[in-house]
Amino acid sequence: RLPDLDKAEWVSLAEGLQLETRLFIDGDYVDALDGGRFATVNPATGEVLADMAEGTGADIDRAVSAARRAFRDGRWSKLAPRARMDILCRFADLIEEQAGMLALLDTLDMGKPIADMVSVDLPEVVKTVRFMAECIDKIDGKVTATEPNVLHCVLRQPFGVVGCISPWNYPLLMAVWKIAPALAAGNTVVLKPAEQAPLSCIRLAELFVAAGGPPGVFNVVNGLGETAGKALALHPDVAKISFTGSTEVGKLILQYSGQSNMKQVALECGGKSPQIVLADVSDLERAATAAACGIFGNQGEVCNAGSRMIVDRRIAGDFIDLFRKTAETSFIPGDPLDPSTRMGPLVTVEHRRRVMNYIEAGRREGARLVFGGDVPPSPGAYVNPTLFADAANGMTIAREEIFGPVGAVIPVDGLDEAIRVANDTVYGLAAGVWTSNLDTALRLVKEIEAGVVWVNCFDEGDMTQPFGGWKQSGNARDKCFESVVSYTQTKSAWIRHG
Ligand code: TXE
Repeated sequence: RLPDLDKAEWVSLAEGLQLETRLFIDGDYVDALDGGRFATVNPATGEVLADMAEGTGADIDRAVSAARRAFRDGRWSKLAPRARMDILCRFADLIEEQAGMLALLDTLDMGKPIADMVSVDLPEVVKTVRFMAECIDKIDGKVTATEPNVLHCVLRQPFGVVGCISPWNYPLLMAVWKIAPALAAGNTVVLKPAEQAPLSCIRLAELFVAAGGPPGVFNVVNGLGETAGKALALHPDVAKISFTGSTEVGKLILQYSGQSNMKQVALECGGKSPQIVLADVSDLERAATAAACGIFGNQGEVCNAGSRMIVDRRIAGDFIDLFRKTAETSFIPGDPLDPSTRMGPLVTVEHRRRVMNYIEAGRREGARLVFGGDVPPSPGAYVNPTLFADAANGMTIAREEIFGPVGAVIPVDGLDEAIRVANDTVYGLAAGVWTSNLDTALRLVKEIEAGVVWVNCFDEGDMTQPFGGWKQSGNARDKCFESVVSYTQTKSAWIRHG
């Protein structure tokens, strides 16, 4: 049911789009209390798309009050599970009906190819809402073994108001990974989307109400991180905060919790994921193709991007040749509204500057530039896909999250060194391993310090897969059933009778 249009049709749809720029609070569109506005820019052209209402602390306060009222009177949390489920299922249907419009908003706002929006982001958004809806009447507590004359039940109840702070790399999907389980569990929500891509999530809130969601249950306040985001994370009436973004800001969110009401904190932060390719890999071409997609997909703006390719020295040359072939045929920067484009611009020119600084650091510190390293001559925030070889794990390009289309091949001698290098990072989000030896694969699965390990594939999964990091990649687990459960808290009821 997702639209299959050509470039001219997408362009004409984009020209006719009505952009909504206000905040969504208590079931209605409203302007920011102080009338503030900020511009959102199309990174493919550099043109201003819209002047968005800029929410500040006062707007966050208004949204949290609405969400708290909605939680307290039970208009959502006290609905029968099936009734909540029906509304979320209708919400998923409406998202699907509006998929073309929603896909366009994210493509225009942050540069992601429309083909990715239609084939990945939107289907995943719909799947997430449906999966979380289906979880609603599967959340249960337990009765424990106790002494006679006591019934001890453990109940699972929602927290209250959940604050969600989302990033710009998958604007709709990352927001839905948070709001869908939070709402499914009976909480009310205030979402602060990333200021680089503020157009789409407000439409989600409108669709939730159109699906029968009561006003005040799902509110969206656009605004800047240091003002609106900080106010949400510091708010004393927010019971849990769920954040996806940089590790640096993730650490601030923990501090805000400590400085305010010790709200629960769920973090999904950065990564520096290894893709380990061992000499006994059965299909080197497949591994190299998957590795190229793992770092160049979504312009490399992916938290689990496989940015460190840890390759056995004996096959590194062949690996690089095959990798280059995929990069040169599949990842040519182009107009994101053209359905054949697989690589769009980076989110902003500021972000491109940051990525170019990393490329400069790679050169300076002695990695060998195999291809890329520059920007194409077109307008827009584009960077050519870039590969460094002969990198050392101590180099800046191997240690810091670049969040752009820049990969580094780190040659190693054998399995022990591969594991040591893979784990020598502050991050622990994901890893890929390529080997035909079962014992080696199992050892890697057990010894890699990451929340997800893919064997002979990369970046695959479904809704049952807990997605989240170890170490400084965070503590949240998105997608899976445990994610819905994580938006509830237990209550122990010790009932003496007889
Ligand atoms: O992230 P920020 P940015 C990484 C990636 C990227 C870098 C910077 O390496 O290059 O972070 O990107 C809100 N209090 N990731 O600057 O600042 C902000 O408004 C409360 C990885 O975009 O962390 C936005 O909504 N909120 C990542 C969200 O936090 C604050 C995805 C993320 O912004 C805040 C994005 C504050 N003080 C970036 N400051 C991933 N894990 O996928 C900012 N925000």
